[in-house]
Formats: sequence, structure tokens, C-alpha cells
Amino acid sequence: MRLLALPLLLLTAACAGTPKESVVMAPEPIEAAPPPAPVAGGATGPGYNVDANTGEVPNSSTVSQQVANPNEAGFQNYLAVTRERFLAKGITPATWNAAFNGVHLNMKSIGLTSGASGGMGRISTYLERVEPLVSKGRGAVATNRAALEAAARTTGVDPMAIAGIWGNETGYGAVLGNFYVVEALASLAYEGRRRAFFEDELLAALTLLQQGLVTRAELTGSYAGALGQVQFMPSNILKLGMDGDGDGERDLRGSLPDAFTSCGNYLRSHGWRTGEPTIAEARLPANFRWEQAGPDIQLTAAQWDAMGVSTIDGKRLSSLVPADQPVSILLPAGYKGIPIIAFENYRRFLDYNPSQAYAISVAQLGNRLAGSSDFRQSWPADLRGMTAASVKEMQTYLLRLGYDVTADGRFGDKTRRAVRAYQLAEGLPADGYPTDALLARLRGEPVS
Ligand SMILES: [Ca+2]
Repeated sequence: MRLLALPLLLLTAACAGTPKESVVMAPEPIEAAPPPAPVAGGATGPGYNVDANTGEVPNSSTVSQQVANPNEAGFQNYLAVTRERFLAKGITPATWNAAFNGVHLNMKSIGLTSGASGGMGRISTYLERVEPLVSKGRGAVATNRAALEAAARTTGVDPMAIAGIWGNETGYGAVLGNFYVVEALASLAYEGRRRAFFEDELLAALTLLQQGLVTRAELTGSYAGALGQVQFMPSNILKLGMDGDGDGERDLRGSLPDAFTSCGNYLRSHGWRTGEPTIAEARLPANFRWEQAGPDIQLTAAQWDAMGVSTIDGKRLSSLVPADQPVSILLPAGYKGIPIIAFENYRRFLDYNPSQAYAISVAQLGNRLAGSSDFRQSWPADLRGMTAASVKEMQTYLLRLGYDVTADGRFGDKTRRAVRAYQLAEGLPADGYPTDALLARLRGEPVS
């Protein structure tokens, strides 16, 4: 995708702490995360919807409400209102003034966060990035092995899982982002679709500043406000940031031990299971029922074993994780592509960034850095996935046929289930993976 440096920059935005409902930052996910809450009401007219008499924002400004026409005057009005609320929450005027001196509405942040959702995204985009990150990562890992292993000892998280996140988020520290995150977060909060989320992060960023944990210059990061080597949102630095090098400070930008330990701490706090794998290439039995695949379907390791599913090396799943662990089989490119076993630890990467493609990419990079060979099965030649417009058109047809979908152009679990049901009804391989050929069938075009 895009320019060389841009993929990393886009990836950097959607990281630690991006909640599940996020769509704004998921970079070309295989399936877009669920859509944001519907915009309530919607601002009318230009600018931020502030009552002319009272200067107050209707229904409290923390209510998500998309501003129809973001502009500088509206932004400054919004800041004036927000300032008062933040001072009531303990931010000092000095902190606020220092943080907001010279801050303007950043339309680039808004554009980048709105543009990266819908459609199916491309697993290929991620997979193409894995191999270069493997070769680059070998050097980065060798140089920093002691710090990675120390972080692993402290947190119980696989050091190569941490390296996989480090590589994917910032190219091993090469691309940390150059947005002033106070400006980015304030702009995104003002824009309104996810106001409460970005206001919380803005408050956290100002708290970091006020507590002297960062300088203003150090609040430089992604267009969506993520910071440092492993791209933590400010609230996660406060909650989960750790001092890995023992100097008493949590410096996730300048200190790799701090960044690695914090990253491990994030994964641990979300339920990382020490010593267990994340993903493995699957070998499926000839009679595998495609409708059992998908991130929304979990069977126990023992159940998959009983069906004859194994790793590509022939290992039983219950030899790798407890027999009762819920496990999914993923088909990131449909039944013609490579089947992947996704264990519980895989889901910790989704906690970091709710994009299946992202999580597969991180997991595979970690596996490769740990010495695994590349996938042995092959991907289909065309890995493009559908555009948002095509997904929307497909959803419209499915809706007309009575399937439970929303015609929003986003490919999530609901659409996956509808596609699967349609495929079953039509006697097609029910992998829940829509293609342009499926859309052609729905249109009534001749099926090749
Ligand atoms: Ca430190």
C-alpha cells in the first residue's frame, strides 16, 4: 500500500489501547472493526455547536457528535469549553497554556483517521511487509536481545511477540510519528465521532505533561495520538507504562527497555498466557467444513484435534495449549488461502489493535523472528479483497435477500456470518470470505 514510509505511519496509529469499537485507525483490516456509534443529532451549520448565549456545548461536549464542517474557529470554541472542564479535572492553567500554545486544528489527523476504514483491506499488504521486517528485525533483535529478554522475564511475555509489535508499529523505532499528539488528540476530539475516547486520551496526555513524565517535545507521535517505540496511547502510558531500565522514569520513546517492558505489561494485563503460541499454520483435513472457520467461531483445541486439524507439522493443538482452550481457524484469504490456527495469545494482539490482518502480521513476524520458517502453503494470486463500495453493494443485496447485515461497507463479523449463510444456501464453499465473484453472483451476472 501507499508510499514506503506511510504504511508504518498508518500502523502506528492503531495501537495499544485502541478499543474494540475503533474503526478510525485500523489500517486496512481484513475485516473492518465494527462501525462507530451512530452520530447522534449531528452538528448543524459550520463550526462547533456551541450555544450562542451560554457558550455551552449541548448535552455535554463528551457526547460523540460529529462536527459537519470542522474549522479553526469552531475548534478554538471547542478548546475554550474543554479547557474549563479539564481545569475542573485538575489540569492547571499553566499546563493547559503550555500544551496548547500555538495549537491549531489538524485536518491531517482527521483525514488520516477517517480514511482507513471500510472494505476488506488487504492481507497482502501486511504479509508483504513481514519478510522485510524479518530481515531488518534479526539485526534489531540481536542488538537488543538483552532488553527483550529482560522484558520477557519481567512480564512473562514471549520476547519475539514484543519484537513483533515493535517491528510492526514503528519499524523497530524507525518511524515514531511526527504529530504533536496534543494537537492531534484535540482535533480528533473536536471532530467528534469518538469524542469521549479522544478526550480521555487528551486528558491523559496533559496529565503526563503535568506530572513531568514527558516534555511537550516528547509528545510527538502518530496522527491518532500514539507515542513511542511500541505506540502506546497516553492513557496506557499512565496505566501500564513501566520502567524497564531502572532509572525511575517511564520513557517509552527514548528507552527500549522501558518500551519493551511496557509492551509486555500491556499484553500480560490483557491475559497473555506464558509459553503458549500465538498462531500456527494449519493443516486441515480434506473434509473440513469451511463454515467452521472464522474469528467469530471458537472450538476447543481438543475439538479441533478430534476433527483432524493439526499444525502444518502435524502437531495436535492440545499439545501446544490446554485441551479446553478456545481456538479459531482463520482463513484470511478465504478457503483458497492459507489456514491459520489462532490461539488465545493471538487475541492479545487484537487487544493492541483490533485488525485481524494486523494481528496475523504481528504474530507471524514474531514467529519468524523466533526462527520459524515461512508459511508452507501458498496464498491465492489475487489477495486484494473487496473495496468498501463493493462490500456495501454486496451487503445491500444480502439485506434484500433477508440476511441480517448493515449496508455500511465495513466487513465485520455480522457480514461474515451473512456471507457464510448465503454461501451455505447456495452450496458454495462457506468460508465467510466474500469476493467480487460472489458480488457478481448476487447481481445476477453470469457465474464463471
Ligand atoms: Ca526508564
